Amino acid sequence: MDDTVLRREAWSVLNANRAGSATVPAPGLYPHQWNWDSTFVALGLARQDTRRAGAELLSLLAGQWRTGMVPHIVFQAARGGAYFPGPSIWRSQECRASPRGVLTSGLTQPPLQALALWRIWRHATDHDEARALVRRLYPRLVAQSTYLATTRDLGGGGLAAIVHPWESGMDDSPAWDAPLEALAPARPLCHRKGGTDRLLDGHHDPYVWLALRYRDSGYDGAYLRQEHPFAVEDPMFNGIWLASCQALAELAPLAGADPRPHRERAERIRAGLLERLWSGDAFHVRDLRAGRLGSVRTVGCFGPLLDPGLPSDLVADLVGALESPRFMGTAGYPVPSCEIRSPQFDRTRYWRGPSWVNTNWLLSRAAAVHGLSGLERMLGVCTLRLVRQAGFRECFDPFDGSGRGSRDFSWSAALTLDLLADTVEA
Ligand code: 2M8
Repeated sequence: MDDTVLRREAWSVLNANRAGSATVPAPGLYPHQWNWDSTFVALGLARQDTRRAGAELLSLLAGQWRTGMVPHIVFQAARGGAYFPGPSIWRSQECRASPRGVLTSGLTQPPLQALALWRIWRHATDHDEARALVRRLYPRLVAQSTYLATTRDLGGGGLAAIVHPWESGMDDSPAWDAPLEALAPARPLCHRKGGTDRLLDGHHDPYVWLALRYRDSGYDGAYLRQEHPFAVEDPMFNGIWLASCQALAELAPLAGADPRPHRERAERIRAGLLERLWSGDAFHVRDLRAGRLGSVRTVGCFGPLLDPGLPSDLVADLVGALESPRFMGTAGYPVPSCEIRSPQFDRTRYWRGPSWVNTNWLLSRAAAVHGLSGLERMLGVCTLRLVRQAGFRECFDPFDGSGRGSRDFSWSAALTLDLLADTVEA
């Protein structure tokens, strides 16, 4: 399929998945607005349609809580009930910190928004419009970053903790197996997804059980600190946050603000990553409740590569592992979401093996940040090969490239547009 046809098909997916000013991930399976999905759409469109990219962020941030937290789902009123767990499980309207008139979940997702806003600004042709967008969103993104640095620094070392696997975006990743197994009251009856199967018994599922515990605390920060049984420092979530702090530092002058606090925060996150999550030759998740590092290597362990200030010997170790047979080297269609030789690797199961367009795109950005143009290009070419052959699927088999999960998936389409722009420019 040539580039023109691929581009046209990507646009038709994005237009079909539009719901007002938001783009839903896939109308059948995910009919609401998801945090990082929407932001990947904004990132993918930053060079294509700055107005739509900006509208995507504005619509997501309409769901922001007064604490600064940006929820992982903003429910689209017209589509209520089609997704579990829906608004009746989250009951956000009962919490005073939630926005009036918008129903949301009570969790967050990786804080990519400032990075997206920076990219929108850099590529904008109408600078007055883009400056107005920056001025409008900047204070909200500062509030989000402050929320992470305060309420979510559960380990006290400058990193944000996730309090549910859904907050990582990599829901069923083997990185969460050990912390979830420690949740005695709620033994897993099933994994939420293995190909197409959906939740069997919501209230016994540890994912739902954890969400209900947090909800029943009134989404309380002190409860998270003292009692909540799942608290994990994730290298991808924090790598993305660091990149967004650097983006905020770039955006601050446009909003008439001081960039230094954002640079200082980025340095603190870097120090936290190095002191708390680096061991041997890799980053790992830290389970704050068990007080130990996870052992399995997943695609999330490469998140800190998004930091341009990462020491060069660590960059070399990470790139060596990424290009080795453990990840890219033996997969025909990289990057697998879990190390191939790990016992937990499963090419068919969501976030436990398949390759994803969004993580490939993040790693291609990370390669660009470190001037690794060969790796950047390789990731772009491999990703375009996946969508050309299998369509804009949710994820892909890393060995044969066949598509898995939803069809016509928004971030796969939006990020394809961005990757095509690179190949045209190259
Ligand atoms: C998946 O997560 C949702 C819960 O948030 C689910 O499984 O129902 C993940 O792939 C996540 O990364 C993504 O944001 C979401 C919507 O595409 O689906």
